[in-house]
Amino acid sequence: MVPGSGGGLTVPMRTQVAVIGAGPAGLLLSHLLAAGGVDSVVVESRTRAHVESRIRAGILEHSTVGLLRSAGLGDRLLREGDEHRGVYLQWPGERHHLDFVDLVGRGVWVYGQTEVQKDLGRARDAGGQQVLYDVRDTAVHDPADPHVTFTLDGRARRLDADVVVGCDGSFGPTREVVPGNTWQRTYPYSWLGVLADVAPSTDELIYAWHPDGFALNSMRSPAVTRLYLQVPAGTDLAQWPDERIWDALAARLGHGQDGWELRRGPITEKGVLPMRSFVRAPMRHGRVFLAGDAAHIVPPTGAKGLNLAVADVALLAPALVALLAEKDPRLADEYSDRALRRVWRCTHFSWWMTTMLHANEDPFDAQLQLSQLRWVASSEAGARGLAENYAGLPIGF
Ligand code: RFL
Ligand code: PHB
Repeated sequence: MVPGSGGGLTVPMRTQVAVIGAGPAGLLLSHLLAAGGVDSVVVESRTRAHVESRIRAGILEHSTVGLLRSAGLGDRLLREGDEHRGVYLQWPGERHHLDFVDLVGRGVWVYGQTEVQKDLGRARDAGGQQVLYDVRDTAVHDPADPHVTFTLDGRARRLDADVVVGCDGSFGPTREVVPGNTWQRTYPYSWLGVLADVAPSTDELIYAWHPDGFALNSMRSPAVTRLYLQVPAGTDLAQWPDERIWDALAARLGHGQDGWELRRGPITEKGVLPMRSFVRAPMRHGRVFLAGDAAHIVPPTGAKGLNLAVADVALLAPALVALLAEKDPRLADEYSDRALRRVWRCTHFSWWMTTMLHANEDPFDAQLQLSQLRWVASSEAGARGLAENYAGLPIGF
């Protein structure tokens, strides 16, 4: 990358791959490209501190952990993350453990997206790939011979690149220059998520069906609990003081049932997360590619969003190395179709988990949900289907 000499209004630069967005998809892509000898520059509209403190996903699939480890990003994850064998599924009066390791031979890891983000940031500090934070007015131009424009420190910049990759999440600008079809579904509910300074009340995650609405008991560390409640779409947080949140969690998660207790503690963060399924295809136009949330959104019930972003990048990085370092376009040409195969599998699984677990006021649906839950919890075939999808399919599926 050769920065321009400056002085003019537009400061030109050049790189092999311009990456838009320094979320997990963008930073991991830049890291893997550097390992393959390909130069990249990442441009990010938020500050580094903001990006590293956003509370989001918390579950890593087996193959995500394998990829992070093989990329040299697994040390802290293995030290501080928590390996889980499975999850609990529950409904009033019953709680069942699904043991993914017994069912499909692999479990999952609890390790917050904030931590993955910090690990990627530190690896970048050591490796030297350039990330430009706090940019404004990012725009992608001319997919056949692309360049990116943006403003940094009040100066207009132009970044010329052989390839541009949009890792700019659900509202980024790159998708606008990638024409294609869109499939989407919005759900009539959201999740109210809280982080609390209290030891988790459970050893593994509890997914709870309840007539008042779904609840999820997750965690981040031995001292920090992550909890979610189904709330109507458009819910105003002001209607949910902490006491109301804890009472709803206690009722839905079965506090007092068979001696189980929900521990309460100070809530340090809360937010409302809308639920949406969205797929854009193809994930490429000319020399512009999409990866992660820029191309697809899943409702969080299956814990797939972050894992899908990592899986896209695991396909795209070697494809771009082959394209740019070896002038071999085959993997790049296959990227969209191969990525979309997994995207649709995870889109279906996330939709299935969501519709099985969220209350919707229809008593017929409620009976179908309970019947499905009983089948999943009691039939090895049912349990194995959930386990295979939740613990994650191999990269390249
Ligand atoms: P990210 O993480 O959204 O990163 C995209 C990055 O692009 C930047 N960006 C721009 N940069 C430059 N110029 C522009 N014009 C730009 N516009 C945007 C953004 O600032 C950002 O840094 O996408 P990525 O890398 O694809 O990673 C995907 C995951 O982050 C996502 O799938 C999951 O976190 C989804 N998700 C959750 N998943 C769960 O499994 N459990 C959760 O609890 C959970 N919570 C969440 C979430 C996603 C959220 N978003 C995206 C609305 C909570 C939220 C709020
Ligand atoms: C989380 O811990 O944030 C989490 C866990 C499982 C999910 C969604 C979110 O399905």
